[in-house]
Amino acid sequence: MTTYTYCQICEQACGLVVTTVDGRIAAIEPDRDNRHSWRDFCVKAANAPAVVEHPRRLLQPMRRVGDRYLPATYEEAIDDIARRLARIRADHGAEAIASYAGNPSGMHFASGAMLSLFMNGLGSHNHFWVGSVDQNALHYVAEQMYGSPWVMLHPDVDNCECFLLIGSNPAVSTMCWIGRVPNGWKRILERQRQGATLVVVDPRRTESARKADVHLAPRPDQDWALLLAVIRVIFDHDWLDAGDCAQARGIAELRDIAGSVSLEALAARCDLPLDAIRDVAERFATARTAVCLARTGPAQGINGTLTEWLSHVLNLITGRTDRTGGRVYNPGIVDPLRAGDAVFRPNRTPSRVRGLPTVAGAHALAELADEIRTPGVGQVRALIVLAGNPVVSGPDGRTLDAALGELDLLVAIDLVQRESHRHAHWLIPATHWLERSEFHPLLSGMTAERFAQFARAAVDPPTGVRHEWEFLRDLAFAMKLPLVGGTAGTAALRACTRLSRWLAKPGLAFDPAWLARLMVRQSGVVGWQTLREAPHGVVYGEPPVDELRSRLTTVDGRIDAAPRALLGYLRERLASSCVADPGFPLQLLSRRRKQTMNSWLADLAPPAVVGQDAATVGMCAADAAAFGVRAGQRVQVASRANAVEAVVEIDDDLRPGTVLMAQGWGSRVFDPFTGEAQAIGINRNLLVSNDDLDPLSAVPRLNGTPVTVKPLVS
Ligand SMILES: Nc1nc2c(c(=O)[nH]1)N[C@H]1C(S)=C(S)[C@@H](COP(=O)(O)OP(=O)(O)OC[C@H]3O[C@@H](n4cnc5c(=O)[nH]c(N)nc54)[C@H](O)[C@@H]3O)O[C@H]1N2
Ligand SMILES: Nc1nc2c(c(=O)[nH]1)N[C@H]1C(S)=C(S)[C@@H](COP(=O)(O)OP(=O)(O)OC[C@H]3O[C@@H](n4cnc5c(=O)[nH]c(N)nc54)[C@H](O)[C@@H]3O)O[C@H]1N2
Ligand code: SF4
Ligand SMILES: [Mo]
Repeated sequence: MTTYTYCQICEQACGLVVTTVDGRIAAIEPDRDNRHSWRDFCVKAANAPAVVEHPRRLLQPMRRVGDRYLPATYEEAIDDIARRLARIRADHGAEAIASYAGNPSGMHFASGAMLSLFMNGLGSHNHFWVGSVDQNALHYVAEQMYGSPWVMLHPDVDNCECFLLIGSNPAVSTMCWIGRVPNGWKRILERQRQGATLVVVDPRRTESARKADVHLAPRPDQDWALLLAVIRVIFDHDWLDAGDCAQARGIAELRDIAGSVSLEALAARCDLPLDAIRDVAERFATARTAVCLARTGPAQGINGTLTEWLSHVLNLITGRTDRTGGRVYNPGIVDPLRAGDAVFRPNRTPSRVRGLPTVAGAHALAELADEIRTPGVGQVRALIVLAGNPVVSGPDGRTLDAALGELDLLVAIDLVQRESHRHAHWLIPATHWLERSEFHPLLSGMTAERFAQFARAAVDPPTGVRHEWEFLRDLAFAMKLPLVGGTAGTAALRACTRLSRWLAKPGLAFDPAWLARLMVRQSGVVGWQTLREAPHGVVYGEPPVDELRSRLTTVDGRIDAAPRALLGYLRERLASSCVADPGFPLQLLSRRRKQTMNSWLADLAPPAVVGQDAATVGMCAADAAAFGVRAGQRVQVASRANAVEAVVEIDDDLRPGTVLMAQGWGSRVFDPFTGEAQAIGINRNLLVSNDDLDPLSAVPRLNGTPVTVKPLVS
């Protein structure tokens, strides 16, 4: 049988054709007839059957009994979890129940929406999410400049003549970060062949930097100084788009602050030659079209919001915002500016312990351990982890692991039992994306083309395994939580769902697809049936441009180029010096691999990748000599938070003063029946402190972490 769908491992959402024989996957290939993504595909999708058929896949709910797990039915799981949650809520209030949603939950509308409805139904604001170790800088800046955290501006790569990529390695990671450009890296290289300029800013000479016309290797965390210098040069030469500047608020303040500091001082901060900065400013400002994109490199550092903001400012003042060949807003089939908050109701209550504001309606993962361990009203006592591995992907996993062990109830919903689920009282199986059909209403706007696609299941879930949203729905029903339409509405939904079982009519059961369908119908852009029936997706209009300004939700309907909080933080940064901590003079970077996805394909990675990546620390030859270590030697890598051991690899692609440890390793996959597990490699995020944060995005310093390297005496 042949099924057309798209890959849901990352936001690229590549169109796929899946062939099955006797209910098993026989082949996965790129869908060449997919109007949007026909050229794209990667090894992670090709290897997806290994996850579907993972030997340790959870196939039924598992209950912890002592230090073992025993299989249970869904009814037993729901009954026990509902009872325990109800008791915790009655004794300690709704806030004592928290949730963490990891990256894969963002690709699946039904589970993300159901978790959100569940938490709203409980009345708990304690929702933590993966954005706080990834893209919070983007949401923070979007809210400040455009009035909503859900404004995503996508690069129009095929019309772009100058690319300025800051802290991104699309040659490996593809072009996705809260949006996608199918086959984006190859399209950029194609533009380069046609004459476009490619500038890559990265402390490491990455696979992408090697192809660049210009590669700048700044000091980590200091891209904001580079951008401010570029902006200053542009102001000095008046290379501005006068119309776009006149429409925006705050340009005068920007000019003042950029003029208040010397170019030499800014160049010294980012440690780049001033001539190179001037050259980039001129190339960018004088190109007919251009795009500046700042991504996870800076966003996962302590100045991520400054860099993200100034990258938007650069686009704005040179007339690249929402213009052909620049960065455009796509309202999609369901405009996230209208619908986002309706399903994912934003929480604005600051965190209890540190008093930090939420970003995009959620609390920061860096705060979770404190919220679990600090006594008082609202102390977190129960946690639901949906599609996440925060002990490995987030900061200071040792502290978080200990905190998770102190919970009264930990429920993990996942394909397998991973490191973060070690202390779970209940393990609840998940379905794989190849086993699910749905339309994700918010995904259609995440690209610079008007395209949408229905995801189709290629295989059935393993016998007895329910979708995670079904589990959450039934848990909500068991607790009699209001989901939609208050208590009366929810009672009707519950009755329908019960009836569906008696009548064996699954269509009657409450399903988040109802919400998706309603949103699509209300938007009136494309009919539901049209979407459902198009095997290769639907192109429903010309590429979007000039869609943003009429939708701005700022107070005066204008773009705010100089939001007060960001200006204040910039002033603070300018007033402080950037001298390295003498105890920890090196800065730690990350790397991804084509075969792995954050921490969750690492256990299936080929031995060659494991050997190169999983337990090494890369250093340039000069630093290795200065720290008295050599290739192949075991060393201790230490930070203020922790220390780990690794083997030195000489890597002269690294800027002196930086060291590299790949992310995503050091996570065990347990056999819940025997408890047997083996970690592959080192969890380098143990070195990251959970209180060294960007003060605005609350993202920890996963990149640029101050560390030192010491030889181990053997
Ligand atoms: N194969 C594979 N693909 C993936 C993923 C994966 O794990 N594996 N993850 C997916 C996900 S969830 C995401 S969010 C995207 C991320 O996609 P990208 O944002 O492109 O992420 P990276 O490839 O990690 O590139 C980040 C780069 O930033 C550099 N860097 C570190 N610190 C700094 C700094 O301070 N300044 C600058 N200028 N650069 C810095 C690093 O050296 C690195 O090369 O990739 C997605 N694609
Ligand atoms: N040092 C450093 N740290 C980083 C990064 C970095 O570049 N450097 N990158 C960061 C980024 S960009 C991200 S997005 C985060 C990721 O952080 P997380 O999302 O918390 O962690 P992942 O490692 O992606 O784990 C995802 C989990 O979801 C499970 N899963 C997969 N599919 C499904 C499904 O359909 N349903 C369910 N229920 N579970 C599923 C997997 O088995 C896995 O356990 O890590 C961040 N951490
Ligand atoms: S780039 Fe790879 S992992 Fe991402 S959607 Fe495409 S095939 Fe899937
Ligand atoms: Mo991410």
